Amino acid sequence: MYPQNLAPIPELYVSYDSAQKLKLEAAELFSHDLTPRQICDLELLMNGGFNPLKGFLSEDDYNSVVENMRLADGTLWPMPITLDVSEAFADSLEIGQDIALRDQEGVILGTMTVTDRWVPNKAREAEKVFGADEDAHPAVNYLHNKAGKVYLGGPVTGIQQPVHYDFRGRRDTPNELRALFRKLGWRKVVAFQTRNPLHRAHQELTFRAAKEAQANLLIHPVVGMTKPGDVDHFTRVRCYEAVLDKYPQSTTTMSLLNLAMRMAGPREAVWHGLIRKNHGCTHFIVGRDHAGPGKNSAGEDFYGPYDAQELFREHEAEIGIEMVDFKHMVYVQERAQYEPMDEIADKDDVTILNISGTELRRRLAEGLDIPEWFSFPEVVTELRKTRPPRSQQGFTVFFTGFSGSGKSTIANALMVKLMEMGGRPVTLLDGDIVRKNLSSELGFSKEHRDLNIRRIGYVASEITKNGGIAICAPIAPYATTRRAVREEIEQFGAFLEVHVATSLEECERRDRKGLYKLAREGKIKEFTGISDPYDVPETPELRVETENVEVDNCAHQVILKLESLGLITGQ
Ligand code: PPS
Repeated sequence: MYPQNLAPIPELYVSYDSAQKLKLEAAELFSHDLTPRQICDLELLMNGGFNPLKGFLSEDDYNSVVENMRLADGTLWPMPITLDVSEAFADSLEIGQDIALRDQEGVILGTMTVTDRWVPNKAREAEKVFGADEDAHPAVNYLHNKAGKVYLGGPVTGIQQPVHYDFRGRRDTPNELRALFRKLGWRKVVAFQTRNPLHRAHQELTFRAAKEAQANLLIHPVVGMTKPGDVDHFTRVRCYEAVLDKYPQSTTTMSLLNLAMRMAGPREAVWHGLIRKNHGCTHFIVGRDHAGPGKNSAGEDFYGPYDAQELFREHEAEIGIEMVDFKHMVYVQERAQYEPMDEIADKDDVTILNISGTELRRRLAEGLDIPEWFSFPEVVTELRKTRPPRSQQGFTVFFTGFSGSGKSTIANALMVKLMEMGGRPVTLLDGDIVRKNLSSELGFSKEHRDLNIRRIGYVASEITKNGGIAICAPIAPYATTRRAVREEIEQFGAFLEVHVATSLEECERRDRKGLYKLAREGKIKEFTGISDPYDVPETPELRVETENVEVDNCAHQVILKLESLGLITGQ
């Protein structure tokens, strides 16, 4: 075991009095409005969770972390913690200038002295840190499609913690946890990192891990940002609270970690270990495919199942925390208990039961039984509340295609068919209607089109979240914007992209609104298909041809697709 050090860890906050003064001074500075991910990073920078970092990485540290997993001075640090900003903001700054870092409501959380400004090689970062430069990896997608073009680096001065209104009593800084362990006399602490609800197998394996290490247990779930599509943290925390009661008294505690995960597998495991060391833990459970991002575009896992454990083991002494192997626990029906798979000697004589994550999601989505041997009734009840069967969830149908392709007509027919079925409110966000009401000031530049689509996406995501059906029918010519909208909506429900694949020639031949003629004559500029691009969707959920096909039939194809996905039930 590596020695436990519960002495207070350095934080980046100034004293209360200095913070009050600095806050007033900072109001005069240039401001950067932090993104949700940057707020998570800043919180852990300021409270020592990312110790020994003293701010957002400088260019030298960044290059060294990307290439060698180490800061420029050789200290192990696997993850680039960078402040990405727009070119315009970066250009407005001088090196050496202080900037205010504000949360999304404008509250100043800290300041940063800008010592470095550079344009990173994002493709290189993707390859080295995440192992592949492809958008199927959520962090690579973030890097290329969400993060600003320029990185700023420099030391941070902390003024105040980000404000959290939820589960306040369950959130602890590294120093608060260290103090708690000192107070309780917990000399050995096994940390369990998770972004998923806990079921009986997890309870069993974490309890065993703690027992084997003769240690106490810290359930340390991530509530910052996890993989898109995960169960929201409110639901998860209610589930964890129910599971906490199942451990023997005084052996286990739970604290919430406001980390923004990157799903970087092996590097992420090492990072998680360092963060837990900072929180006063001595042991850390690393599982199969730890922090794995799912499949790449070829349908394969990004990392090998034990890559994370291997990289962790290689650096264990330097991290200073002992790795505990995550045992694959399965339920043995005859003995009515969970056992580690590799310790079952009589495998051929007993019935081994297991439910995968995918199978669990299917059962929840379809409202099927979830057996008591698998999970705790309180957990299942919570999950059912947030994940009603698909046929009761909200969803979005997003039509895309050229002007005059028939999007609006099919969308209208679909709306009427869904209203006839009843059950959920249906809202049509047609291109023209939106441009009249929501986006009347916008034109057709790339910037304006993106803004228009993002507005539609935002409204559709709210509708989906609240259990309604949103039907969108804009041109939406840019694949990256459509993808961003998909991601926003998929947090709350299904997103069905329907490409109305009428050819440009046919749209022009129909020329319902006479716009193509004007576009050809140059009287309308930036006209999609004529003088402006259209990215044909590569893998839409559905592609409908409209030439020689009735509108009713096109709408019916969408209905059939919705049925096959379980989003509407057959009549
Ligand atoms: S976008 O790109 O998604 O923001 O476009 P959208 O909001 O769907 O608006 C498209 C409708 O605006 C009319 N129109 C143009 N379309 C494309 N390019 C240019 N320059 C343009 N100027 C006006 C056109 O009637 C589109 O309507 P639909 O219903 O698609 O035919």
